[in-house]
Amino acid sequence: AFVENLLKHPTFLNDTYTTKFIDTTPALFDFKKRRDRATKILTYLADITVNGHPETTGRARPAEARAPVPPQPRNDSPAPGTRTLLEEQGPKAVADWMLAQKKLLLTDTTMRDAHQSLLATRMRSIDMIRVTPAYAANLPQLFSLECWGGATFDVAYRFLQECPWQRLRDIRAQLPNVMTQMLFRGANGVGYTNYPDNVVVSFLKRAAASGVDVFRVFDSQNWVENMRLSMDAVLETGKLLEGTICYTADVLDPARSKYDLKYYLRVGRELRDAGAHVLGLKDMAGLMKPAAARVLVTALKEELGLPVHFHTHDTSGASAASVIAAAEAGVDAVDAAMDAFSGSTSQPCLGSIVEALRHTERDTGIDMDALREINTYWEKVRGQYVAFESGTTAPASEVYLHEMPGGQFTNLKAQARSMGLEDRWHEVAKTYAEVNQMFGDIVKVTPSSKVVGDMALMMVSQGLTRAQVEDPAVEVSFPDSVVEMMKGLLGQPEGGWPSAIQKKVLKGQAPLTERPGKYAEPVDMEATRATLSKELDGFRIDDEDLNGYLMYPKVFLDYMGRHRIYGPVRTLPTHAFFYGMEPGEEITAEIDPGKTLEIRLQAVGETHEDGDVRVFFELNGQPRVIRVPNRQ
Ligand code: BTN
Ligand code: 3PY
Ligand code: ZN
Repeated sequence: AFVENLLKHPTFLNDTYTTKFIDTTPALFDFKKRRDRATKILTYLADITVNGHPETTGRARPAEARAPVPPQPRNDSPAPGTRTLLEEQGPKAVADWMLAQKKLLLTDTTMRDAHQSLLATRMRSIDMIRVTPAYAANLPQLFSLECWGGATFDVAYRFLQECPWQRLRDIRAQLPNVMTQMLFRGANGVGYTNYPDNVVVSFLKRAAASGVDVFRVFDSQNWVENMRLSMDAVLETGKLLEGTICYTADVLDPARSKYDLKYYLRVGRELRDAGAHVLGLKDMAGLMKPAAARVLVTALKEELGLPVHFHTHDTSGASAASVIAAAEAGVDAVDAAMDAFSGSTSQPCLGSIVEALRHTERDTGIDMDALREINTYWEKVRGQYVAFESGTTAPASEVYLHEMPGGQFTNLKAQARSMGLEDRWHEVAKTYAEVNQMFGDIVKVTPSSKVVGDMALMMVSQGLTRAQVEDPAVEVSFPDSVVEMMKGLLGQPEGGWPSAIQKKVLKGQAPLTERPGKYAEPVDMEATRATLSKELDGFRIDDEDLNGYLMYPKVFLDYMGRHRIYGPVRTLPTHAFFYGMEPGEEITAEIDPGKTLEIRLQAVGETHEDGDVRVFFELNGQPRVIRVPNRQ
């Protein structure tokens, strides 16, 4: 969306960088729009080629530079799927259809949770969009593609220099028949804190309009009070509402009776009564053992009469057993990831679940040939992101001790590494478990999991024990996120916060007991749009931009600033985006439908006295020289 705005802007053609570039091809002046965007992309490529990408420097490098080729769609008109039903008959019909199926329905999480949990959320849109037509044509039996929300929203702007909304629209455009799915953190939106009610509602409406079909809505304390607003907003869009319980502890463990069967059934009833079409059962840390899955799924199905959609992670290595147990207990849908993006902190393996259930009552009907072809593509995609691999190579039964969500595990490990605590990872994990107990044994999922992680890292790095933190005589400077949470800004946990630690953290401030959104001033949308537009020299801010800004003001503005310099870099192949180009290498970038740039790197010059390097390209056959500073 921003690209269009940029092009309409009168000062666009005078961007400062153009003073630096030597134009040897006057003919291109006839195509200013193209020339300028092309120059921006060349500037980016030149910069990365000379200076490297800050995120991949010093990390493992892919063995293969060529872009993976997706499989061919097997037909031109994809067979009707779940989206067809949603569009024609609405969300209630989809829920009824789910209940009527014998087969186990499958959500593919490869485009969202899988790379969030394995590669720090770094998968770029182009790698998703290129394979989407093959999904539509060859795997129309899938229940949904989870491809949006969670951490992908801010990572797209922040680290990938691309617009998350455009990703959604592009996937949507290639997937007419199967539902898209997003993860939404209720009052915390796709962020880490609570947002004013009208920001939350506005975001959901925009997401529905831009292409989300299934909204998995959860709250980081399973506090339904804090979810109603989001749930009502989704209901109003006419899309499918998956009201979601987060699973923690062990439903069969008498020592963790706070989270017993009664607890889950009560939250499930509250979600049903709040209008959920489907009950999401979200095991974000992969703690649900097979026996627990059997008991919980059976009871929830019987009690609620809603379809149940089970989500888990394979951190323990045992999640497939839980999925099969859930299937046998009658779960309607489960999440899984394509083989190459499955296992470990990601979802269980989709293909193996399909095979495990073949010739049984829950046979999924998925075409394994089609699946294998698509997986071959994903294997190659994963290879492009080796720089973001966490190094986890084996299952970890330690997950039952620390209970970290799959999406947090690798991030926290990286954070620990950056603080010099890499060798003390098991200590961090143990401390994480102690912090959980100190906070009253809470649900740990974004954002509450981040708070527990912040506290654990702080304790390990400062050498503080739980007893010291709890001792009123020991002065402790708590992380801001802990103060916010104890204030009630992330909602209320089951049974409330333990009062002694809450008092110590709040130092006399009174905590909220009601949902934070109730007190947050609504944002004046149009005034914000106008101010933002002014700040960006008069760019027209559309609803996507506005909603992105409201979630992440600084991240959005930084993205816009870089966009102005580098242009639509989302169209670059992933290898070129992260590593630049080699002399003699040729790539293509489709900057508009049908408008393709053919880029060849000829040579990289010497560094001049002024510190600049000349980088020699051929752009659609015409020589071009770009000057960039050598920051090495
Ligand atoms: C980021 O990771 O900060 C976003 C990607 C774009 C950053 C660009 S890449 C070329 C230039 N070199 C840097 O160190 N930053 C910018
Ligand atoms: C997220 O909120 O991003 C999650 O994946 C939580 O499990
Ligand atoms: Zn997950």
